[in-house]
Amino acid sequence: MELTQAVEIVKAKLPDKRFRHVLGVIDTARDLAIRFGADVSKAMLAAALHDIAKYEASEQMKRYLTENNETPELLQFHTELWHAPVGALIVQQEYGIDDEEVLSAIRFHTTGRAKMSLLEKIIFLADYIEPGRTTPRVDECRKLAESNLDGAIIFAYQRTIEYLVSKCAKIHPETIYGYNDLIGASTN
Ligand code: DGI
Ligand code: FE
Ligand code: FE
Repeated sequence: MELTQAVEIVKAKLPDKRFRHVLGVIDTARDLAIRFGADVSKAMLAAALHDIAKYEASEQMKRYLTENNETPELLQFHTELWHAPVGALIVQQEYGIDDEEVLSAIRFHTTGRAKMSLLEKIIFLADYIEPGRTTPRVDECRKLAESNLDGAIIFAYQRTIEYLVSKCAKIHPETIYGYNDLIGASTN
């Protein structure tokens, strides 16, 4: 699928503010892909499609997940997490995208995971730091992302985990595995 076609599809599905977020993620993913040596076209395509399911009704998402034998564990977590795997299923089944790298970058863009591929890391980080984001301390993460991909991702995991703990929300295990994976590599 061409990038322009992907952009048209999500433009029709998303409200304006969310669409502008997607444009920010596309731009940021392109920059990160150039900087860290990933496939620029795949990064931009995955970025364009990453939130395609953001506005699906939760009943519809639940149906997708159940029909596709996704891990039942996911249904025990906040519905906010469902749009990522559902998005991967939609682009595969409804739009015929079969590039596994693109699909898994969409699938893991919210939780992250251990041993993320370069493309997965780029989409995860671009989603966190795109210019429209106003998350506290996001500028520190943007600064790290200028030279240290894993460092920026660790920072994003830390902020996300802190935020979830502060509001007594559950933390998905993949987020913890992802954090441990990178923190292990960087310190002890
Ligand atoms: O879809 P976006 O808003 O662009 O961003 P996203 O896909 O990263 O979703 C962000 C939301 O997901 C944010 O409200 C925090 C939440 N989130 C991320 N990781 C976890 C999580 N929520 C729970 N409960 N557990 C997690 O591990
Ligand atoms: Fe998302
Ligand atoms: Fe997003």
